Amino acid sequence: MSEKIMKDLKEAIVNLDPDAAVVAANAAMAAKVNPVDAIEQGLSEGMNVIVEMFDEGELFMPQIIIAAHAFGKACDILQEGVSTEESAKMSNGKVLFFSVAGDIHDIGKKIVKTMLQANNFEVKDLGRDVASDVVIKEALSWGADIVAGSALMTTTMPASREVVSGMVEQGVRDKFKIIFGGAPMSAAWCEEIGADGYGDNAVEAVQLAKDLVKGKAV
Ligand code: B12
Repeated sequence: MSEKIMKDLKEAIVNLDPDAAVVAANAAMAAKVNPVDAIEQGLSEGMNVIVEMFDEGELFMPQIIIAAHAFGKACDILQEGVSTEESAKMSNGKVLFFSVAGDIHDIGKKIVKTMLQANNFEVKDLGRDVASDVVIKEALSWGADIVAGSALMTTTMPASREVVSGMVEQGVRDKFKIIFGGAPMSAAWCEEIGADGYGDNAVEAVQLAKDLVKGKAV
């Protein structure tokens, strides 16, 4: 049963079919499939195929937009299954998440966010294309432990530096741990801009967040 649902989720993305993605996501919820598994083994598998086809020139931006739309709709349904109340109750810490200024890519952010929530982090998602001053204001008012940014383009990488330097300028840098991820980012870049860490994927992101929160408490 759950194998078929995973296959349906994957195929809905590969076939660029948002309606089928919604049907498969609802079926996953009804069958009580673990939402993280559904995202990892279903939707993400489909997205991997799409990204590969794009990189090989077999698909173009208009198709990518449809695939991303299908991914987003299904992911939103599955995310309802990851209990935010439970995450808050047994919280490992508060993570403020955003895509950096100028960047509207958010598929990876959605995956990482779900994984963090599944690992009992309380996550507040500020969305896409978020200015650094908005990030800093929210981090302060919400009392974030970790500020996590996603950047997918070389042109938006500098926006990650602005988050760190903005905090330094406002004298609040030591209140937060700051992490980044996304294809053009790297550990070296994060070190250069004075961030606390870089994660290559959702599993690394969770480990990084756990380590940093532990370090912060000491
Ligand atoms: C999907 C996609 C889009 C979709 C985005 C939809 C959405 N809602 O996200 C759409 C079609 C809208 C789009 C638009 C554009 N795109 Co685009 N897009 C892609 C594509 C094909 C896939 C990205 C993706 O989703 N990957 C899958 C996810 C799962 O991977 P991920 O994001 O890397 O996330 C993982 C890790 O990085 C990590 N991670 C991510 N975030 C974080 C955060 C933290 C804290 C941590 C620890 C870890 C972490 O964990 C995630 C899970 O494993 C890439 C090509 C590629 N090969 O990556 C181009 C790509 C990123 N796009 C590109 C470009 C140029 C654009 C446009 C400018 C195109 C245009 N001319 O309009 C616009 C940009 C608009 C803007 N201002 O942002 C370029 C960027 C080139 C560059 N300069 O670096 C790429 C590389 C394509 C290319 N080869 O040219 N795009």
